[in-house]
Amino acid sequence: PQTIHLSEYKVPTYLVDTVDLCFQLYDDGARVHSTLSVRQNPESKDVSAPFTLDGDSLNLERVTLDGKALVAGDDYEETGEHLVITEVPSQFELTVVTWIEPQNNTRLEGLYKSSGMFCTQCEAEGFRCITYFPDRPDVMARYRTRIEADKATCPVLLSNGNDIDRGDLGSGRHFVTWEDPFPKPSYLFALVAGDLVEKQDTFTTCSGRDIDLRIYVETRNAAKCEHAMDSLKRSMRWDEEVYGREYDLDIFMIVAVDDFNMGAMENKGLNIFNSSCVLASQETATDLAFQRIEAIVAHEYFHNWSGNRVTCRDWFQLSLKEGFTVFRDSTFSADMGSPTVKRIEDATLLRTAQFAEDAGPMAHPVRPASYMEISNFYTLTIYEKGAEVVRMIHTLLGPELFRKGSDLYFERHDGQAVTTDDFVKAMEDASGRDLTQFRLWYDQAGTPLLTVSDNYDSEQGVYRLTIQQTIPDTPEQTNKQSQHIPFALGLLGIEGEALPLRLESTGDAANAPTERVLELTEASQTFEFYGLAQKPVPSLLRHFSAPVRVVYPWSREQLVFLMSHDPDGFNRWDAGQRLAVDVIQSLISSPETAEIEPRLVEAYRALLADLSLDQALVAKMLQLPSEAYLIELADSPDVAAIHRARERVLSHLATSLRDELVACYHANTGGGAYEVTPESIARRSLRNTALSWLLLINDDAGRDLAVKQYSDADNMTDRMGALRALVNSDYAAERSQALADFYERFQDDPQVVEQWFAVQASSDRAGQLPQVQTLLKHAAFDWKNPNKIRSVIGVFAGQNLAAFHNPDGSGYGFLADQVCRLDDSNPQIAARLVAPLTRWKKFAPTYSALMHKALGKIRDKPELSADLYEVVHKSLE
Ligand code: B3K
Ligand code: ZN
Repeated sequence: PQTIHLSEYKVPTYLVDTVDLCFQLYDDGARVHSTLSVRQNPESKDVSAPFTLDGDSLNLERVTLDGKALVAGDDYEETGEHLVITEVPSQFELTVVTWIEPQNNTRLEGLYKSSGMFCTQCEAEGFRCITYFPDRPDVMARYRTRIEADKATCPVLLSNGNDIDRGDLGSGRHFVTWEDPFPKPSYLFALVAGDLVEKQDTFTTCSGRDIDLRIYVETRNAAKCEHAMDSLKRSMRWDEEVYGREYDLDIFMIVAVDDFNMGAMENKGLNIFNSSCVLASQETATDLAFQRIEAIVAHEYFHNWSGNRVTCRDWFQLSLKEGFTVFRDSTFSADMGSPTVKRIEDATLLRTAQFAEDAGPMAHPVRPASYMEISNFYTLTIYEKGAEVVRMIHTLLGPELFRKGSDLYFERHDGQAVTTDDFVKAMEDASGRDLTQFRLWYDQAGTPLLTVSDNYDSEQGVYRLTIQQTIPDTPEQTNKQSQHIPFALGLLGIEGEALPLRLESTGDAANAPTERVLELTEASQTFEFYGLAQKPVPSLLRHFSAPVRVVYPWSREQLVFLMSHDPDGFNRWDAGQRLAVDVIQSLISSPETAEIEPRLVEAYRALLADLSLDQALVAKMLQLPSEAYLIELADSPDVAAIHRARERVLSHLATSLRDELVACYHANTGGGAYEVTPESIARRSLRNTALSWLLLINDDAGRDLAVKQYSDADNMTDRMGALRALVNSDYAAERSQALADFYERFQDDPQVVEQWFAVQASSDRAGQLPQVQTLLKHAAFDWKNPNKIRSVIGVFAGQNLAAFHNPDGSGYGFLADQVCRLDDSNPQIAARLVAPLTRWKKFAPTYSALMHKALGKIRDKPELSADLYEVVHKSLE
């Protein structure tokens, strides 16, 4: 495969104004007629160049130019990946007819079939699997789409825009024509044809227009759309209120499909969703799933402006739409629930998984400089770090100027395909701030490391804080420049009071703020805080104000103090995490230590006892740092040792706090009908945490509570909480019984069966390799369905770390085999699943040698896809 470089970007030679498509859908394939009106791009210097269109796996039947049939070899050439029309006038109409086989499309890119329904996925480069086209996002055209299909199997025919015509074709066939008035890139094209039912609703926009809202699902899922519909309406309102963005078409549709490579896709007016990201009912979806659905519905809806109306010039700019849209959806979720909890969740994902990516062989900047296969760049860096970069602009500018900047961006670039630099420029122009140095966040990969030291001058009453930043080397990038980092902090007095932060020796303490955002721009900077009578305790990087690592020599005493006194909820939680990490790490380095830090136990006891605290925050604070996070923090981690130490701390906490846990369990049981509010989610979370801990001490009281909760539950959060606790316990009989009952109950619901697979594959009790191999042979497992693959193989390798990193290497060999097998049917999924092996250099030598060997096995597979080739070769370099 070839490497594509940002530096080689050229404007398109030809532009397409309109696309007229006709799809004739049959059981054994589909014929696609595509008529393009094309003209030379006045901005291109390449005059009289041939017209080159992209294509992949197409059977070309006919090409005509301005009504005249073209001859293969003379007038055009078909290479493997292109159709080249040798000579074209400056303006012309080109018709291309292709034949494709959706029923045999296992890559799930382009047009394919999912449970009998036709559907599409065109981002990033799937449109070229449908017809020959200049398949790049800076070619924006107006689309008209006619779909012809069998009436009985495909009563519903959908595409982008508004339906303008429909009719009968005889012989049991019919057609519908759709027209999308907004120019769009080909990656936003969508088509759906199948036997679907619709849930309908209406949204009245701020200017008083009524929008027809529809969610299309298979009949059996008709009762599971309400939450997605409510989420959609909340998103539409929020985007009007917070960003001044009104919806622009008369109809907005969502379709749920079972076979989908990603979560969802923001096609103009016709979003296509993975069923697991749209369908929910109290009985079948956990609280986490409800929250995820709300966030993804919002994310795809928000793309209508940040992505569709203003789109990306090229795929190096992917974070322009993804980083900004993730920032938008995360602010939305914060507004709908608990902002502190949402921030904790985002920071956890970033620190656990994005930091790992940024330190690994596939590390890349938020705006990459090169790629081989763009599908490999839908990463945590592009999405989550990209969102953090936008959040930092928001922090630096403040909410008003940021809003002025986003208004200017949308106004200036509506209908255009632009770059991340255009986004930053709009923010600069609207605010008057210079973001030159800030732009390095887009170009430099790697997580900045901030090393903080301090001293207190008691005579002067001055506290000095020195912050040094370094940015680690990453593939192809060394000697990086200092970045512009917003660093929020506060200082606490001995009673826990928030101290005034005076940066000048003169001035009035009463007017000084108790929180400030320092702007770091140099390799080392010292800040002086005046008028302090005692040495304060610093509360650093509040709200996780930048995606960086902070090192400061906190004492355990300081951490316990911050855990109970910091006015910033995020940093309270963070102090608890740092304390727990410190305790676990010292057990790893000296496993013979008899005593486990009593202050950790007492801090948790205080959390469980204090009902005046925000219970949603308490629920988060009771979660010990994950194994994945502990691995991320370690140099040369020994996975088995980390697993043992963490388990030991968990069971020590559970044993020491048994009575408090039983009390917590009961205090959070009952409380009325099921609802999805932050308070009731927190109650269920606390109850289920308490339950899982009680089972760790082999407490029969815990077992009895779990068995009862499992069978009495009226919602999936509680049923799954009890099932998970049993699955991860030593009560083998109860575990098998609950698993069997669960499958029996829910076997007809694919999304629940996926949860059933995942709860086993993630468990070191129920998910050892032989058991996982048995799951792959289960009747409900399906090698063609990405969700099933992820819920067994992905969960085993990503969440069941002790089993996956079995020192005998069996987990690695297993993953390598599955990845090779999947590469032939679905390369995108194969390239994603291989990620855990790519981090081989990080691990202790015994592990890394075996991981390397497994990667080598994949490299030696004949006919590697471009997707897998890129990931495997870059990680072996
Ligand atoms: N834009 C899509 C991602 C499609 C990825 C295709 N390989 C989903 C989203 O971010 O909204
Ligand atoms: Zn997105």
